[in-house]
Amino acid sequence: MSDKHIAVAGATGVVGRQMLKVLEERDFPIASIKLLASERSKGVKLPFKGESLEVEVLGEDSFKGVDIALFSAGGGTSKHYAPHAARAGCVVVDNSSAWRMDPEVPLVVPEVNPDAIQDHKGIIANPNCSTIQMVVVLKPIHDAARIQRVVVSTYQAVSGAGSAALNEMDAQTRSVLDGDPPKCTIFPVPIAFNCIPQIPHQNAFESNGYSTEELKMVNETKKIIGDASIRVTATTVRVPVHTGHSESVNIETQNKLTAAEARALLEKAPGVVIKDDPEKDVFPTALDAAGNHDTWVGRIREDISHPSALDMWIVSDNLLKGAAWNAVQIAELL
Ligand code: 25A
Ligand code: L14
Repeated sequence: MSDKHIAVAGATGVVGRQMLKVLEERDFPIASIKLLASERSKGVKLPFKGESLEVEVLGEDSFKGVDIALFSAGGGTSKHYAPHAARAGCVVVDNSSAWRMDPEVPLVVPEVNPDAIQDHKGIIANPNCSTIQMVVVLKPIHDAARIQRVVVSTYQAVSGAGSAALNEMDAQTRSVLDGDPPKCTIFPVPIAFNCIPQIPHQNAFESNGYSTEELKMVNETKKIIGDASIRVTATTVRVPVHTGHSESVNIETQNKLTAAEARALLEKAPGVVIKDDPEKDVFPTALDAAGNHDTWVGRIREDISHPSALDMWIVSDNLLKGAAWNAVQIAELL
């Protein structure tokens, strides 16, 4: 394989920075790398492989000679620039929600549906972070016992809302501890010492009462697993955690799986690590997941209210498996 010319659009964001880190760690075969962001970041320097690279302003002409472009600059930016990149002959791996449900665009989690990338027409979508970590676990269960319905509640980290949101949580935490009123500019109510059942933090709710984040989990799960008959309902909640999304997941299957059978399946599942020993108070938390590529599973048990259902707790780094690592895995497949 020859070395690739790479571009990262949105390189200065929380996800873009992780993309650079993962490309470096994986020693991705790079002939050249271009860092792109908005006018705001023009001239900003970011470290890569011992060098300091200057950020350029993203434009329609940024992609001449680029083989693969990793995008994480928001939906509007992807909608506009990804087609320009594809027309220039570049393959876009897009982390935004802009293209995910487009029937022409593969939506890929390499452990689940790697073959889907072959159908790309220049754009491949990286799924929503909460969905990625859930489907990595659902897929082997579906293959073994046919999933009929999933009920999930999420506990999502603040880094999913970007660096300004992280700064707001830290400042609010300090204010509260100092006895001062917390200031809200990003979140509608304080996130420090609180839980907020609204993601994203603005214009979240559709007319059916669901948030757009919840509907992403519903729709993207069906597309990635390739089975529209799986019924999914979700409640997505922001919690005062820096990095690492956690999920409580109830899975009803057509054929009964015991907890031991599910554990045995997941022990063999790629990208999954089981941390589960109730006798020793062992279970995974966001702090276990933060900084590594795996999806962690614990609290695996049979649902006592149903003849063939399981409950479990699924945790992963939302910026890595939920975004940058999944995108680089797709680039590696390419
Ligand atoms: O629309 P969507 O799909 O819902 O996505 C909305 C936003 O969600 C984030 C991502 O924001 C995206 O913009 N996101 C998407 N998927 C995510 C996921 N899975 C996700 N977050 C978590 N998990 P973001 O904060 O990660 O980064 C935004 C990047 O996009 C660049 N950008 C914005 N508009 C652009 C554009 N680039 C080109 N053209 C445009 N029109 C944006 O660049 C950023 O790189 P910027 O120049 O506006 O940079 C913002 C400045 O913010 C500071 N900063 C950012 N991160 C950090 C930071 N400072 C310190 N530490 C950081 N980690 C810098 O000063 C930077 O210059
Ligand atoms: O669709 O935790 O990828 O705010 C990524 C960040 C959805 C929201 C996406 C978060 C967004 C998510």
